[in-house]
Amino acid sequence: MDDSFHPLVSRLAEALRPRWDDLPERAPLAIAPDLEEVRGELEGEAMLIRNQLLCCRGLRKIHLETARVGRHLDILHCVMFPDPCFDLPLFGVDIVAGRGVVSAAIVDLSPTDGPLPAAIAADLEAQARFNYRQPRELPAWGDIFSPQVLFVRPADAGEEDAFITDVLGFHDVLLRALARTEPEPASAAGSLRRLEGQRRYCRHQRSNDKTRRVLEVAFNPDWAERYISTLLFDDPADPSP
Ligand code: BLA
Repeated sequence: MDDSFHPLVSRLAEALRPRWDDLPERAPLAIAPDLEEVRGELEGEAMLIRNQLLCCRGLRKIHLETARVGRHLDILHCVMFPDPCFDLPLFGVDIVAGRGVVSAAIVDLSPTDGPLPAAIAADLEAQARFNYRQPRELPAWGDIFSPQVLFVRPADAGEEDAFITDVLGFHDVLLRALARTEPEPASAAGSLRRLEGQRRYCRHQRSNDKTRRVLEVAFNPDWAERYISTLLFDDPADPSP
């Protein structure tokens, strides 16, 4: 198989990666060797999952996954998990393209302790946002997302372009906030609440049956469970004393 994904997946991955080049204290994060690149075959169709993990000052885990799984299902999945000592939201984006058509495109800065910090909400509010023709409804577990979440089915190439611009807008709001945020001690009440908030976010994301189903069919239920609970949405560890 050629290793190219749906253009929206490849273009967004290529737009995100260089934005991480100059992050302070940027370092690779260890990843299980068999999960860095996963190749397989489903009903004669080649599958490919590529994972990249990084961390930096203020972000305990940056995860970018690009994948072709199932029957021509192309996925971009990216989550930036803050260090709970920093008063920052989670950045999350998911693109699902089946047979060349993007059915789901979602991006958010999701709070982990009450509403978004005011300066971040204001910066997000100030971003111009495209008026998409096909907004989508969130599932029940989606109460982890902020009121500003963008969840659409892009109607055409113009809307796909707009989605990239909007995702980078959300992303850059997070990086600006990161640059001006100083950490609190791990034992501070806010840090502990944000740790709990991240655990809740991960729990809700793990309950997305659509992600699980695709991985179960493409691989098997045990593999899907391991992938979801150790790589996609593992619980953040207790802070070291
Ligand atoms: C939906 N996610 C989906 C769907 C599939 C996947 C097949 C259904 C598509 C549709 O409703 O049109 C599959 N997503 C995957 C797979 C991976 C993945 C296999 O990331 C990884 C291997 N999901 C996330 C993140 C967010 C997210 C970070 O991983 C949000 C920031 C959201 N995905 C999300 C939502 C839906 C979705 C809200 C719609 C779920 C629904 O309508 O029930």
